[in-house]
Amino acid sequence: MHFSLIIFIVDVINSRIKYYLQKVNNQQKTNIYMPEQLKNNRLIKALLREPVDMTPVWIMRQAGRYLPEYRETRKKAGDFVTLCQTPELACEVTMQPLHRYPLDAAIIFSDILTIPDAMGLGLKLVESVGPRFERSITNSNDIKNLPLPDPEQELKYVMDSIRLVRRELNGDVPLIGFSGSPWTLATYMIEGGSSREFSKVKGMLEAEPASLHLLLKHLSDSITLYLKAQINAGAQAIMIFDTWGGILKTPNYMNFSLYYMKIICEHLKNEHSEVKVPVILFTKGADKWIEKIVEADCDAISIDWNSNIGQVRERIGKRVAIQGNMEPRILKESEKKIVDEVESILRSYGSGSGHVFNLGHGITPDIEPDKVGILVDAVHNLSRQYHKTK
Ligand code: 1CP
Repeated sequence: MHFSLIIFIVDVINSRIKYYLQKVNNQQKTNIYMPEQLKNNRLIKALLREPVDMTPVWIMRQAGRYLPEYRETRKKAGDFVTLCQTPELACEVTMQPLHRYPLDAAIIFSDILTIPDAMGLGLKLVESVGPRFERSITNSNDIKNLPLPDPEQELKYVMDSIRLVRRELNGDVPLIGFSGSPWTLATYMIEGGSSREFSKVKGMLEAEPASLHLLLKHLSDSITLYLKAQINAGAQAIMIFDTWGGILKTPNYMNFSLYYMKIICEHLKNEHSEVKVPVILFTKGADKWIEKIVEADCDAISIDWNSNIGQVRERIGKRVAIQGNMEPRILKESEKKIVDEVESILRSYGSGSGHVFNLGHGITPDIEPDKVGILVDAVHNLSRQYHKTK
């Protein structure tokens, strides 16, 4: 009797210990990404449409050629690809805009063309031409021979950059990871680099749609692996750039671009269901397709300046958050014009959460750095009135 009582007590203690160990373990697992752990969690909250004190702001291509310190580090690296592939330097340029401005997010310094490069196409950035590949995709044999890169091998430099930046940020603001969309990556792989006409990729779409689908499926698999690895390395939000979706006719956009982005969103949602890593979809020139895009399992859409943000909000209701949408060109104007434009976008969106302020596309190299400071301060100062709780 005495003995069985001791066994019972030991069992109870054991099960309590097990319970607490499990609790700590679960906390450690989820705490890595929980917004509560961030000193500034405005971005994550706004992406999830939760209340914030002011509208969060970050700038597409915030680390880039408009900053003299970026141009310095790029010179030190020698060339753009080396800069991307050297985690210490990629970390340095990721942090540069955050040292200047009170931005609400960092975005990892990398490029959408890292995946095609890891597939063996050989990326180079040619001065005043843009990105070029040594090899391009011309037929279905090229596609069948493409490898599926292991993100922790061929793309390990991106994961190492993310791990370094997370350490450097020390929980100050969230870190955004990203990828190009399958369609946008396919355009570069088939054209062999930047393009104006997109004649080769459009030619393949008409003449060999099955081959193009094979490539898009392969890219979707690769992007899913890549983004999951970025999340595991420490990315706290994800953005998918579909820069060239807007060149397609409506049925082709649905079948060749949006369809594959939807699949990626579904995979990301399933895998990381215990932690919320919001996903932002950006198709440039997508105003007419917005109702369709929000049907993907994304948390936010990024819109360019051809959309009216207030009308977009009305069209989509409470389904997702909206990021955007100042025209980058406005940053060349006077301080007053910049502040007026910020005010007009904030007013158009209206009261309540669910807005992340950004440009409608990347900042251009000809912008004076001080103008970015004016923009960020204006967003923070003027947006408070739209977040007052009654
Ligand atoms: O130093 C230099 O000359 C390089 C210029 C540059 C930079 C700063 C390139 C070459 N890529 C980048 C970084 C980059 N690219 C980031 C960094 C993170 C940030 O601060 O935002 C991101 C998110 C990208 C994404 C990217 N690369 C996109 C999608 C977004 C967009 O702007 O539409 C695209 C289309 C690219 C391809 C690419 N890489 C570089 C250039 C100049 C381009 C565009 C070429 C073209 O117009 O086709």
